Amino acid sequence: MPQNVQAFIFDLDGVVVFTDKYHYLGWKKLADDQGWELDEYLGHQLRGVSRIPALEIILEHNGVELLEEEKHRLADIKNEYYRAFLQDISTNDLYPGAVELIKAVRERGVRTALASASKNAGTVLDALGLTLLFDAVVTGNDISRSKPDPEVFLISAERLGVSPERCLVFEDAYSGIEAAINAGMHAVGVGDRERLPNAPLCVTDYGELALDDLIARGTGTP
Ligand code: B16
Ligand code: MG
Repeated sequence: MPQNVQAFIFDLDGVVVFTDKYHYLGWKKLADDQGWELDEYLGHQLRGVSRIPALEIILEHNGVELLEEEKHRLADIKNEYYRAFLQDISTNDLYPGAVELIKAVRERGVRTALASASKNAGTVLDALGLTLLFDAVVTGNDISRSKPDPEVFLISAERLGVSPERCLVFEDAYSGIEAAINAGMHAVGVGDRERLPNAPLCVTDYGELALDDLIARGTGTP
């Protein structure tokens, strides 16, 4: 069967590891400190969004304006809260079937990349021994533009040496699916369809993916 897809690109938080929960709890703790409103609905809009732009979404929702310096100070506090959660991270936090999926595509000759907006992605990969599952790792330290900008996925494709239309992205964020589409790539949404109306295909259980079909055909025209 022809392989139209030559690379699978995985987002980290909410796709490989349930660290999305800890990002939300970090922001929630900061919001509670400051007396700001932050519910799970707003929390979903922060998925995939880089640190300062995520804070700006919370500020706008609460009608708060801050100087740049203060934004950075508060974003640093959220990061400390998030990193405190990471201290207890274990294989219990892995998305079920994610590691098996990555190994299965590698066995089929498909290249793999990790593409995360998070500057903490390396810490998570090291803590769980995941780094060697990927031919390329691109994190928040390598990019200057937040999703939905396609930068993180285009750098991944370049490092893999695979053209964008032959890449397939797994993403849990609305902004991440937008970024994959903006990169001209195939995209699979990880999570409920109502949260990811822009995803060409949605899954919650990786075991249900028809892997050979996905490699042969992707998710339609990228
Ligand atoms: P940090 P992903 C994203 O990671 C998270 O979804 C998002 O919640 C977070 O704000 C962003 O990374 C930046 O993370 O503050 O650790 O640099 O989903 O792209 O793997
Ligand atoms: Mg994510």
